[in-house]
Amino acid sequence: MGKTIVVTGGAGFIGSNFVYYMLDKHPDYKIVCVDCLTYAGNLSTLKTALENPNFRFEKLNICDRAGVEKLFKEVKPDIVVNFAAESHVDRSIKTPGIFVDTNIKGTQTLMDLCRELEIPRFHQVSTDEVYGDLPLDRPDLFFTESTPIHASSPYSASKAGADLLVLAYHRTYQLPVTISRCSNNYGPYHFPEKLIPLMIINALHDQPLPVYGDGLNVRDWLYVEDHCKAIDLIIHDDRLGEVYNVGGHNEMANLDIVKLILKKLGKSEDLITFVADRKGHDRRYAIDPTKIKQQLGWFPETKFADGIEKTIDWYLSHEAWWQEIISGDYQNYYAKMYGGK
Ligand code: TDX
Repeated sequence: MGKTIVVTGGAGFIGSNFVYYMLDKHPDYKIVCVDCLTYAGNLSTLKTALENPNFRFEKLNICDRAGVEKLFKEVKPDIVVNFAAESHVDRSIKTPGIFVDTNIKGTQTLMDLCRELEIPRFHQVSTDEVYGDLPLDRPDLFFTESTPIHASSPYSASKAGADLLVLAYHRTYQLPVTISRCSNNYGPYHFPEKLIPLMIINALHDQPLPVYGDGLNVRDWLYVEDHCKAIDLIIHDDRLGEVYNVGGHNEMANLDIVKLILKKLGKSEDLITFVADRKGHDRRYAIDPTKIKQQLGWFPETKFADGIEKTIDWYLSHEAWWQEIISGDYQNYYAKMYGGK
């Protein structure tokens, strides 16, 4: 029988990709999206989903206990998947408070309701940033699920706080939970404040490409659809209280990504501009995905060379989507964030 899945943060980057993935993969499921449409949530992202009778959208903040309770009582979800989060590290350095509210208190609100209403499953979408960073000169080191939590930024600390709370709810109340900690995602609907879309859009406008510090920081990039597939496998497996690292063994230095984008767009490397480094900038992230491979048979299908090509093509063919974003409040954000660098 078809399940009902509540997807919080479903108007954001990874959440919306998950909505589309699930509607396609499970045509008998009902997908209910909860999103309060902050700057990073965009209803035009869900335009096609909104035409699907199995999809429902509710504009709601996950911290709004009464609102979420009413919705949960009405739709009776089988699974709640929590993507809702403030996710941009640079913003967390300027305004940490909202990260604590949404990422920690919001998660707690959802779990309290799952407990009270006996919702059979809660899945928390987390990040590899909870493990802190790895040194560049130790390529043999990777994050495993037992790597100690060691967050660097207010963003990653808030995600780490939420993870600890999720595991505590499992141990204390036997709440049926799982957690996935994924490496950097890329693909369609990635908000233009993040590295890859920002560089694509600036390059298209022949604007400077602001590379933080020496540009040698390493991230482990995963095509967003592969992340969606991992979550789909986790939430359909019976093992509870488990944490899964999700990553594609695809480490790249920021500077190499930026050069690749310029090459693909036929633009000059003269656009690269080194700017002041991010405060507390994590050096390297690298995931060991052995557990999810062995237990659930997950593997990343999209090679970076293909994924980045698809992503650049997507931005070229969806200019209206990102133009609408960068023509609004984003301009003030950009001036504030990059003006002094
Ligand atoms: O203008 C920029 N210049 C630059 O050099 C920006 C926006 C970023 N960078 C660097 C900083 C990072 O080393 O690029 C790298 C990637 O930066 P982001 O896209 O901001 O991602 P990151 O900080 O790695 O965090 C991302 O991955 C983990 C997501 O934003 C998080 O939400 C996720 O948990």
